[in-house]
Amino acid sequence: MPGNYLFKLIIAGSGGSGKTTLLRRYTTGLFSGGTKMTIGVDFSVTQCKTESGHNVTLQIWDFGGETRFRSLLPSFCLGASGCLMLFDPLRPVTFHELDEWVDIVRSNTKNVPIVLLSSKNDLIDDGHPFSVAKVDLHEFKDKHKMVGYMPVSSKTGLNVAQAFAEISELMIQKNAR
Ligand SMILES: Nc1nc2c(ncn2[C@@H]2O[C@H](COP(=O)(O)OP(=O)(O)OP(=O)(O)O)[C@@H](O)[C@H]2O)c(=O)[nH]1
Ligand SMILES: [Mg+2]
Repeated sequence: MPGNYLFKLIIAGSGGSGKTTLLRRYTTGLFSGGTKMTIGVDFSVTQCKTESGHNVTLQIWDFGGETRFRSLLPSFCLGASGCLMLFDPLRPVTFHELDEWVDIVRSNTKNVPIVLLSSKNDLIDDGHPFSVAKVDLHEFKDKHKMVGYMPVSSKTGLNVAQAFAEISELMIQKNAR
């Protein structure tokens, strides 16, 4: 039976990886090219309907990815039920920094589902090279027991709604157990 749920969701990943743009694309349907860096954290609330018909209210904490905000993040993780974690496949450093992001999230949450997202896929389609080896990507995902991976684009909308629906479904499953 479809139910109603409320979850805290965090969006993590290094500065400029596309977190705020993804969230805006999801909530407004628009691609906003000129986002400002997130200072500390931004909050918003949005509704999500999953494939199996559940209504989920998402309390979203969109983290500032710049290193200067890192010390704030452990307390911002408290009470979260899931995480979307982004890296920018055109900037390998944002992939390498994911170890630190996983550590922050895992150390301050109760084994929540994490879905890994490679952002800005429209640029890859435009011929820019995906600079993280696929084998490294899948090894990384398995090593950290991440429950999903998908490429997204806030420009074309690729997998944007799917990413939120997927993490919502996973949070429901985890909390039903
Ligand atoms: N082409 C393209 N550009 C994108 C996409 N997503 C984000 N960008 C651009 O990448 C830059 C950074 O995006 P933000 O969403 O501000 O990144 P962020 O992860 O929120 O950064 P912090 O708030 O500093 O942590 C902006 O110039 C965006 O327009 C995308 O899907 N495609
Ligand atoms: Mg931001």
